[in-house]
Amino acid sequence: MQTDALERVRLVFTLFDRNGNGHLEAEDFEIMAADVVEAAPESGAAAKDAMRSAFRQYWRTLVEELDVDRDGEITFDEYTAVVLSPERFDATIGAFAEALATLGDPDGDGLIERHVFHALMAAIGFERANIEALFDAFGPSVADQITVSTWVAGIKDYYNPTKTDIAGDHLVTGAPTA
Ligand SMILES: [Ca+2]
Ligand SMILES: [Ca+2]
Ligand SMILES: [Ca+2]
Repeated sequence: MQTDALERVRLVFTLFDRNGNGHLEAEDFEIMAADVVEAAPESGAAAKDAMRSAFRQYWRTLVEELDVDRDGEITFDEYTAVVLSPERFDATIGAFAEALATLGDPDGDGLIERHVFHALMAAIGFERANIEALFDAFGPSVADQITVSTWVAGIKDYYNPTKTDIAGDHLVTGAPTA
């Protein structure tokens, strides 16, 4: 198992535990979906519905694949198995990535502005400086935009445990330690 991937997984678990009770459950994903949709005021109803659906599918897949003791909650130990057989999550992660990146492109031109990207990533809970570093790592255009497909690929890489030294590692490294 790659250390980079485990650190990425650990961060996602922490951010997804929205109600802070130490494990994941359906409520966490409802709260996260509401927070993310709220951060996309320019997006249309269809894109917002797709985002909510993607979060629900995400939860359903996790609970089907990882809830070993079938108590309807996922502990961190249960969650870490996500890196052992990532192929079981490809479709769900792909749908999630498409929904999130599409939410970041309200005018449908295939391009995402920095402030829109920042708003969505901050809503998920990533650190401000790390979000900026990630956007820069994606190689924005002179107009300071990235493409939807770049972001989709970046999200898939983030969840791929075989990937190291990827743009998404900016989200887990360099975080200010007070
Ligand atoms: Ca929780
Ligand atoms: Ca469980
Ligand atoms: Ca756009």
